Amino acid sequence: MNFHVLTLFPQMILDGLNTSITGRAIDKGILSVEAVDIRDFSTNKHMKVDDYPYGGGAGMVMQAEPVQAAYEHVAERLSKKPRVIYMTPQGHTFNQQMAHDFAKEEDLVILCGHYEGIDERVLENIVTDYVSIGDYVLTGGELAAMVVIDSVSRLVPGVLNNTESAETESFENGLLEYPQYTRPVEFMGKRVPDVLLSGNHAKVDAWRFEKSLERTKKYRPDLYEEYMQSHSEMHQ
Ligand code: 6GU
Repeated sequence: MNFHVLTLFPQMILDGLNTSITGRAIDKGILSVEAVDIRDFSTNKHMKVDDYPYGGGAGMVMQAEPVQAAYEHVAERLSKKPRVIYMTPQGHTFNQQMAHDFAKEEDLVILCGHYEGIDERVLENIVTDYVSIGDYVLTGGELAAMVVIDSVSRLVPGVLNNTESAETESFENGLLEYPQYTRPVEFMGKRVPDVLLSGNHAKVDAWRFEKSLERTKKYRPDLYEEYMQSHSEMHQ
């Protein structure tokens, strides 16, 4: 899968993703991340990419032209029109379902804004999906883009070593994950729950499911209600 990120801070994207699991997948050729510097497409002699907002107000707005040109630099090399995700707090809140949906694409273009946003006209031209990562404000879309790329990447076959681990995680079954333990069996007076040492897989699974329900009810009552709803309908 190929990610093409349109950004004013390409190094931030490359530094963030060339490490750890995504970095290994890039080295293996399973993923590629191209960071396209929007400033390279400025037509201004000072390489300016922003200007004052029409109608007045605080801050600067990214101009349409360099964004359109950066997009075309990517799109003209692809065999079909790509999906273009614009990272914005005004978008739909990102979730695991959207990660699965994006993971089906061979190429994904991700547009990162800065300042007070991007001229609406280029957004109308190129953007297919408006995506936020939550109800808080960031200084720019780059960290949000990295969040999306990370979560989509781990769904691409071959990126994770253990094929199982993509499926047993929180959210994949609509519940939060159960607690995990490793050696030593006692740490600062706290013992690992006996059931996990029992070797009885059915009992371990039952205990983990119980803990998942407990946690979800406590920390994400919204998810818990949804889970209970859908699972009661299934047995009617
Ligand atoms: Cl996608 N971008 C920015 N700038 N801020 C955000 C966001 C995105 N999602 C939440 N806050």
